[in-house]
Amino acid sequence: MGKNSLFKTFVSASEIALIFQPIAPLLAVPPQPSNSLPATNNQNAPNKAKLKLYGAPRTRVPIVQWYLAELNIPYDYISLNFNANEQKQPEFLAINPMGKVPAIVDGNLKLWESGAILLYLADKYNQLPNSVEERAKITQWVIFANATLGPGLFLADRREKEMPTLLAPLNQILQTQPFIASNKFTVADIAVASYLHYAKLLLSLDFSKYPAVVAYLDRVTARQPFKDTLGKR
Ligand SMILES: N[C@@H](CCC(=O)N[C@@H](CS)C(=O)NCC(=O)O)C(=O)O
Repeated sequence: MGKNSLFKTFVSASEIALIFQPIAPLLAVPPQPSNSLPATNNQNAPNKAKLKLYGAPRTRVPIVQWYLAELNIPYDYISLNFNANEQKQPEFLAINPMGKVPAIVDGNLKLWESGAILLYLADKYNQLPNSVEERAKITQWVIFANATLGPGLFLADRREKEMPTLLAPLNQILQTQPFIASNKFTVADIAVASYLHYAKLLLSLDFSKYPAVVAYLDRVTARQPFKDTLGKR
């Protein structure tokens, strides 16, 4: 199993190597404007240091890149060399003491954990609902994606039991609404759809018993910001 691979506890390095391509090529492509999230006009923010995103090839960093592209936020990408153990060097440990990516530096803020980064970006760029209850539901789904759905699908010993447990209710929810938290595409969809997409791709999971989930994945992966980032292979 690859020492430095994404989901190294989940799947073998060869499976990952087949699926993940280095993300460097896509970094040359500036994030594209979103087709339906409220405009943030961040390309034109004057005199502000650009957000820095730390990543590495074959990691889950494209989840964050997808959302940055949805929000049209320009950023500098710093690709760490895991083979040289750059993620464990003092320079990066000063940003994330856990030595893991993704991590961002935005002004004085150093932030890591993909879910926390997604929620921060949603909050900063006014993408969260006004009501505390609705915001809590978005948080619920982002945490669900990282803490329940990801492990449930990727940990081999949990998958058989967890797949129906998780996908049947997701299917039911998605039969009645187009997106995971509401009728609108939100950061919750970035989190949940990313793991569904990775599971389909990396593990060749068959979701055909869950047609609303399949239709949902088709819907969100048709978005141009997805195609420009996570979907780029
Ligand atoms: N729960 C964390 C997981 C972070 C993580 O495990 N990152 C992996 C790449 S996907 C990593 O940086 N591994 C390097 C290492 O452990 O040395 C998140 O969602 O950000």
